[in-house]
Order: sequence, then C-alpha cells, then structure tokens
Amino acid sequence: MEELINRITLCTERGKVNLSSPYPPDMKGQEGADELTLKALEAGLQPFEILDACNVGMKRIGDKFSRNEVFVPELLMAAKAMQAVMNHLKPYFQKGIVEKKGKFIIGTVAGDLHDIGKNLVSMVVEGNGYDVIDLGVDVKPVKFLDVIKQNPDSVVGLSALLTTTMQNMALTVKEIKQHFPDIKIIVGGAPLTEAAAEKMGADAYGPNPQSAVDFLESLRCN
Ligand code: B1M
Repeated sequence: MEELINRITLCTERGKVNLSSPYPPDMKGQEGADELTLKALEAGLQPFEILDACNVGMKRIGDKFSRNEVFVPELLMAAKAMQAVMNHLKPYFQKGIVEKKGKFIIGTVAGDLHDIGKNLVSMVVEGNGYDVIDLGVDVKPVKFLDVIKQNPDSVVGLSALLTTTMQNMALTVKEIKQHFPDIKIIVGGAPLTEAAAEKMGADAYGPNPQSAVDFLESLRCN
C-alpha cells in the first residue's frame, strides 16, 4: 500500500499521467497516475488517502517551482496527472444522496486560473447532496452577481491560489455583500487564512473541501 501511495505522489510531482505518456522521458513505459489510482482503489485505499498522496506531490512540485528548479510546463504536467487521479475519484465523492439539500455557487476569482482545489470542493459538496453551480476559473464579480440573481437561495464559495488574486476575492466579496447582503460566502485556497477571510468580510474560511460542507450544514441548522 505504501509503495502505491509513494508512486502516486511521484507521478503527480513528475507529471506522469499514464502508461502511454512519453513525459517525463525517464519514466517512459511506466504506469502513471491513471493506472496507479485504479490499482490503489482496487487494493482498498480510501479516495481521501489517494488525494493526500497527490497533494504531497503538488506541494513538492510547487516548492521546486518556488526555488526555480522547474517552470510552468512542469506545473501543467503535474496538474494533468492530478486530473487523471481526480477522474477516478470523482464518482466516490459524488455518489449517494439524491435529494438536494441546497445550492452552492462556486468559482475561482478573477485573474486566477487554478482550478484543482476548487474542483475538489465542488465534487465533495456535490457528493454531500448539494446542487453545485460551478462557474469555472477567472470569474469576474459581475458573473457571480448574475448567477446569484438567478439563484437567490444559494450559498457562494470563492477560491483563490495567488496572493495577488486575494485582492480580487476581497472585491468579489464586497460586491456580493453590497448587492445581496443576506448571501453567505465561504472563501478558501492556499494563501487564505481565517484572519484574511474575516478581513474581507466573508462569513467563513475553508481550509479544505470538508469545511465547505460543514459550513453548508451549519447554515441548514440555523
Ligand atoms: Co500555479 N502557483 N501559477 N499553476 N501552482 C502556485 C499556487 C504557487 C504557490 C507555486 C509556487 O510558487 N510555489 C504560486 C503562487 C505564489 C503566490 O501567489 N504566493 C503559483 C504561481 C506563481 C503561478 C503563476 C503566476 C506562474 C507563472 O505563470 N509564472 C501562474 C498563474 C496563472 C493564473 O492563475 N493567472 C500559475 C499557473 C499554474 C498552472 C496553470 C501551471 C497550474 C494550475 C493548473 C490548474 O489548476 N488547472 C499551477 C499549479 C498546478 C500550481 C501548484 C503547483 C499546485 C496548485 C494545486 O492545484 N494544488 C501551486 C503550488 C502549491 O500549491 N504548492 C501553484 C492542489 C490543490 C488540491 O490545492 O488549490 O490549495 P489547493 O486547494 C485545497 C485548499 O486550498 C482548499 O481545498 C483544496 C483541497 O484541500 N480550497 C478550498 C481551495 N479552494 C477552496 C474553496 C473553499 C474551501 C476550500 O471554499 C469555497
């Protein structure tokens, strides 16, 4: 089991998508994130354990990027490998409940193209019985306002991965609260903190996908 986990971490870090992928050249002919995830699930590993393995790989490649040891193409390949893993995990996060508990609008804020974390939050929230309206990446405040207008009974989730786009997140929160003061907003993403979330006027900070579910559930109790 540990060997499988380590290989999934390595494939995510190195951007090894599947067996037929020629990248990276030194891993040509080896199984990739795609096949190893299937094997891990068959062996009984839990989807969240597999996800943790990928997050370790993403952290490693991110740290290398910070040290200028790799560049954007390597990050893109790592994201592709992680996507291959998520394709297999999606059904596990989505299966189950049929009756919808409420609506959740989510998007990565303007200027930010990172969507892996946001997609995970979408999957987990959907899997917990909510209707998810995923607006994608680089979502301008006006788009959020349009969709909230059509779905006034929703809760909103904002994701940001860049310290620079946290400013756009703050602006988005401000715009939403100005037009729809009763709409509840949860914000998340690597550069966020509880304090930053509070400062921008969000109702909650989510360090991980489960925290978004917990927030939604807490609103149902009130
Ligand atoms: Co970018 N990137 N990237 N990148 N990238 C980071 C974020 C960075 C930390 C790398 C680094 O320097 N070490 C750095 C940001 C530095 C900073 O701002 N402080 C960075 C940079 C600089 C950039 C570019 C500017 C690089 C360039 O072009 N020179 C550029 C910006 C593009 C843009 O957005 N305008 C860029 C581009 C890219 C790629 C496109 C190549 C690719 C993204 C592909 C994609 O998303 N489809 C990419 C990647 C892959 C990364 C790293 C390596 C991995 C991000 C990731 O997916 N993590 C990242 C380094 C790192 O994070 N260590 C990095 C895994 C994911 C599951 O985690 O998204 O944090 P995360 O989500 C978590 C939680 O945060 C939380 O739940 C998730 C699961 O636990 N969460 C929420 C997230 N949203 C939530 C919302 C919630 C609740 C919880 O409620 C609503």
